[in-house]
Amino acid sequence: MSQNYSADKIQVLEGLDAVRKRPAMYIGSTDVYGLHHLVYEVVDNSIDEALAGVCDTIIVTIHNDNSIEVLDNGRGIPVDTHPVYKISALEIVMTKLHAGGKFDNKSYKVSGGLHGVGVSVVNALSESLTVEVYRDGKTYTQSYKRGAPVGKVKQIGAAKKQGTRVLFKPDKEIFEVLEYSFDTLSKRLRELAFLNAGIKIVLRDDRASGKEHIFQFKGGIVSFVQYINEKKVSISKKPIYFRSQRDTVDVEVAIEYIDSYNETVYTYANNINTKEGGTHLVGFRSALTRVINDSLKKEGYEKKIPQLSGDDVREGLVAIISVKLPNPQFEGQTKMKLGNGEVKGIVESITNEHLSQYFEENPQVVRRILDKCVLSARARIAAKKARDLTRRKGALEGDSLPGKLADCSERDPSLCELYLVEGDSAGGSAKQGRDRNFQAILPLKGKIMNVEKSRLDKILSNEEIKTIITAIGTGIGGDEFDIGKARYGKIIIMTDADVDGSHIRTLLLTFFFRYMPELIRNGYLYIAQPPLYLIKAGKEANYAYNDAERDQVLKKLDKKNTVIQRYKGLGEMNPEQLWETTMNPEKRTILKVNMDDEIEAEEVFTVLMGDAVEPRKKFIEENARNVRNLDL
Ligand code: 0RA
Repeated sequence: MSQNYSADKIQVLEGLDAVRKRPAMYIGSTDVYGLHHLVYEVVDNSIDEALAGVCDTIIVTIHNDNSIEVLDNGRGIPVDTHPVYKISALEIVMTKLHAGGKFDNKSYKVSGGLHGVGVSVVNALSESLTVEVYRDGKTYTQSYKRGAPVGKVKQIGAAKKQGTRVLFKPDKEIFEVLEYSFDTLSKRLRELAFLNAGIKIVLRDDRASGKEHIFQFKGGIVSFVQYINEKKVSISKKPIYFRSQRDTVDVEVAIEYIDSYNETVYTYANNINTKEGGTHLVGFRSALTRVINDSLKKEGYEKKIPQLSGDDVREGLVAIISVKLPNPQFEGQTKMKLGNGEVKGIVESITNEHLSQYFEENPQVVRRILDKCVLSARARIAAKKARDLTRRKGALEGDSLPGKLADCSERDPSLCELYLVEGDSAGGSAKQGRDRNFQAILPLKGKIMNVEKSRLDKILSNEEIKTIITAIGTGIGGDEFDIGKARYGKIIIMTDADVDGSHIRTLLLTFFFRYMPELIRNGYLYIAQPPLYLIKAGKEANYAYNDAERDQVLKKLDKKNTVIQRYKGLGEMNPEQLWETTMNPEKRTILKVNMDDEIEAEEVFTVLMGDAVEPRKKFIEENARNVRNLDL
């Protein structure tokens, strides 16, 4: 017994050297993501206080020197002397890595960035940090350099308020970049405010911009769904919402059906966006399919369609699923998949119960949803026919590649590159200029279709799209897509540097975003960067990729006789030039397409490529100055 007792109480406390030696292990990376992660780590502690019901306001300030201040009105970090370690609890919290949750035995830490490592990690990775605690009517403070206390915890006066203030400056010895992005922080803080109803989160920029955002959503994830759907047409009037707790798992769901062909479901576990889904998503989907199929029978829709598939009931679905639980297990390639097995059944039964009840009470909404699902089922049947037909012809199978594809000889997909090239003439140059060992070329004729305005059946009957799907090899649409079958490790979009080229690029990006988002999430998709100028001085050829570079080159070549050619299309380059400037891995730059912000990408594509004209006009006017960067 006594053995058990002491084992319970002993916590493994480690110093911070380990963190400075291997920062990436604790915050993921030391690039711009890691830098921002520091802020999330501190804010998560404040969110925990809010979830405990003892904090309602968090104020984050980016100071002029890119130091960060996080102020909350929680209980304040405890300052009393720890009975075992004989130092202030505050110093332990700030200077020791504590394994297994907070040392004060608080039930569990609900939030916690992806790594959930605690504020001591932020301290370890800051060249300086000062913490102030307002507790029991007094103000306490301690400062640190690179995680080491500069002095003892001091009481420096009275305090009317309660809470914690952390001011830190990330260490330039650790981070590759030091500049904070207001927009990046703003997006994450907005998300946290949606996920934790009622908490007020303020973000201030004390640098030149002087911007301030204040987030507070009484409606929580219902407001989140409404925000996502702001520019869309709803068919369920207002979001369906329920929240329930079973065992130690808290489940919260908001659902709305809109007039669109896509599914937009964001899932969270302890405020972390589980982009790869997991057990909460599986449980939710299974309940949704079942409840809607039950209604199909009750409402006499079986004559129209005998049964709806999971894909049918997800068309036009927008939902937020947020679970909070002790000891979340994150799995998957990017550790963004919830693995806790018990969560599936819990989410499933809570969804079953609440959704059935809602459907019973709202028959009109049910019928609108069923009508939509039936349309989607019919389209899917038509799409399957189209797919089977093309499959019989071999058009979607990997073994019969499109004739236009000039494939490479390498067989290891991770080493292979596929260039999607605008136009036959550029395609020809690319075929001649490439390294055929590992580079494949697929020339595309004219504009590809706008997938935002069509259903899968129609999309699958489009020749250009079929060729792209076949060449890539993964299949398409819901459960048919398999990233493991990708035939290339890089897919590179190469279009002209003019308006048409940028339009084609947007159409391709829309296609990938809607139908192969895993390719983007896993970093397969790139955009080639052909030069804009050729500057010749005698026999010497110089290339410039933007106006600033052109001016630099001209300065360097001062006095020499120069001829400037502005490339309008890829076709103006001969194969050697195309290889040298755009395709040779040793010299080229290619831009990786990412969608860190899927919510924003979703909005961009809906507005740019969708049906509604007014929001598009407004969007283009608002973004006219950034128009070059519109494509993600
Ligand atoms: C350890 C224990 C408790 C709270 C905190 C740390 C805490 C940390 C941070 C960081 C920023 N704001 C914070 N607020 C609280 C539990 C407090 C208690 O039980 O009194």
